[in-house]
Amino acid sequence: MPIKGILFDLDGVICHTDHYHYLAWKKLADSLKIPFDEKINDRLRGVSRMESLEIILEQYHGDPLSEAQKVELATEKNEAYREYLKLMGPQDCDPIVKEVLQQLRAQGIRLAIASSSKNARFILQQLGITDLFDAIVDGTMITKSKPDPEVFVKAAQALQLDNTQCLVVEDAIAGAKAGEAANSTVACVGDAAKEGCGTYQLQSFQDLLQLVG
Ligand code: B16
Ligand code: MG
Repeated sequence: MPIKGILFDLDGVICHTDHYHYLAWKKLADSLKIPFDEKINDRLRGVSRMESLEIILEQYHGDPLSEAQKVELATEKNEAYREYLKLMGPQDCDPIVKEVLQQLRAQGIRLAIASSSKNARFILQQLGITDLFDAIVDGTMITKSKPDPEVFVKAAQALQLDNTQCLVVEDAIAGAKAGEAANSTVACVGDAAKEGCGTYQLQSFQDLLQLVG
């Protein structure tokens, strides 16, 4: 079936906010004396904020934390993360990514963001690329995070397409599983590509043009 729409993950695919997530979680983990490194950080890709916190707390051996304390910790992390986001601007959008998105649109392919992040709209605004997408489904619009297919089902619906007509582009193992569970074809970059996830493993973002063209 020809691809009529592309459902893009945001963090790790369209932009590299994954490093800012790492720095913000690292700050929190250090303050709680919890070991945290890039390997643990990879498990947080595509996973919601509260679920990410639970993964980090696997290594926490202090006094038990109440739900309210956990929410406070997640808020603290988000505030540190947003300080990094505030420094971002159009210069942080890779010109190749922008060019590929424009070319795909010119070919009549409909484009959506399908992100677990509640900060997705703010990030797109900072990068100045909101208008390149026909639909945005973010962490504020879903009840189950990846690997549940919800975000990709909603994004396809927003494009008025069936998931079988859409290609999902993901960097996270959880995200690749979610795309497959939604019955979309999945192309992976970064971490998920290294793990051999999805139908296609892309060497570069430009590979999308060949895949879809
Ligand atoms: P927030 P994506 C995901 O974005 C990130 O990969 C993941 O690390 C993060 O925990 C999640 O968003 C929630 O983000 O705290 O901003 O709501 O990859 O699905 O675009
Ligand atoms: Mg991602």
